[in-house]
Amino acid sequence: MSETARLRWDIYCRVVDNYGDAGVCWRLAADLAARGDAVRLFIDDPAPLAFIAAAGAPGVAVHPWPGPHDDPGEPADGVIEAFGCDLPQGAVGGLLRARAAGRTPVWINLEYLSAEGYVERSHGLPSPQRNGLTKWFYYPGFTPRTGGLLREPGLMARRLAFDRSAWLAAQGITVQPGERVASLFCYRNEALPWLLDELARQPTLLLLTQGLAQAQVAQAPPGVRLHRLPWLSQADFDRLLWASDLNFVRGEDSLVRALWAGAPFVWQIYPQSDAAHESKLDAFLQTLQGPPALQALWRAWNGTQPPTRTPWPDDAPWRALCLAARERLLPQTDLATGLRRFAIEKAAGGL
Ligand code: TRH
Repeated sequence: MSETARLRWDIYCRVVDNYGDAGVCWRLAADLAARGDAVRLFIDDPAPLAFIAAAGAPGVAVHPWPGPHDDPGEPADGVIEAFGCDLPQGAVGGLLRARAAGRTPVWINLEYLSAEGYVERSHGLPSPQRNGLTKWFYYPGFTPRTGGLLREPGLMARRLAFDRSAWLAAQGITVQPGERVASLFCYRNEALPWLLDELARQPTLLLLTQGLAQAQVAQAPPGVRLHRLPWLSQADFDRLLWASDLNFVRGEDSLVRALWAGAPFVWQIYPQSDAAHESKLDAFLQTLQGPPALQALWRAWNGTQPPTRTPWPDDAPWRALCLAARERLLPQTDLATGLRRFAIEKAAGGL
């Protein structure tokens, strides 16, 4: 099979919480389909897709999660279980039947994104199963020895051609002269009152995304004007990040999109009870090569150190730092390209 082959994919997604599981799986499905592949997305809770991608995408068929006795049919060339969600019985049965018939669908566990060192060590490793099949680990990441990041062909061209004023006007958003535009997408965050005071030092229009940002910010100090956004499609969520001078993002997918947006951003990491998120945050700060002032701000926003008296980072060097990180990441093979190559290579190896 060559790289230009049209592949078939099955993506299995269980929504644990929030929108990242559905968001990442949808982006991947749409990206593969836009390259000519055919994708079946099996998802146990399609509700987030109603705003993420109400219009769907050509080449992507959305299916309910198969029940214990359901047979999802012949497996595709690449079968992806997202974030170790465990394939339904019927899908495993299909893989066994395919192997018995001499086909070699490639079973891939697409893992969570992290900048930590284990990612390079674990990316691409086989995980032999007791039923004789092999599952492969595929780790997204920030270095060439990882599975890369989702970045659709043409994304940067669209970013470059983006008409900020027209988009803001179409959303009914008016920016006053001299006002900074900031977007806020966050989890529960005790540092919010502190952040609003910091933002108020400069006239700021704060665009609040649906959900926890709007639920937590009822009012703001003088200097900060609030605007409540509706649920945006994923494409418009990207445009929100492109239109803003400063982005607060969270989780996994919006972090990557903030990187491609190229504006200064602050990341709230998905909090884990065992504090595993702290080393994950540190690893990403190293990738970003953030100076101490930026590190202090990010740690204060993530509650891993108290809000600090460190001065707010200057805009110009902060922007330069984000653009430099983007420049370093752009030459990397993107996730969908990498996955296609991986599946073709493993299928050729005869599993
Ligand atoms: O919602 P999240 O916090 O998702 C998280 C993370 O993925 C985390 O790593 C994972 O463990 C947990 O889910 C289960 O943040 P994330 O990853 O940025 O996903 C949000 C998605 O929602 C993203 O694709 C953008 C999309 N979105 C819209 O399309 N429109 C909107 O209006 C908003 C607010 C978000």
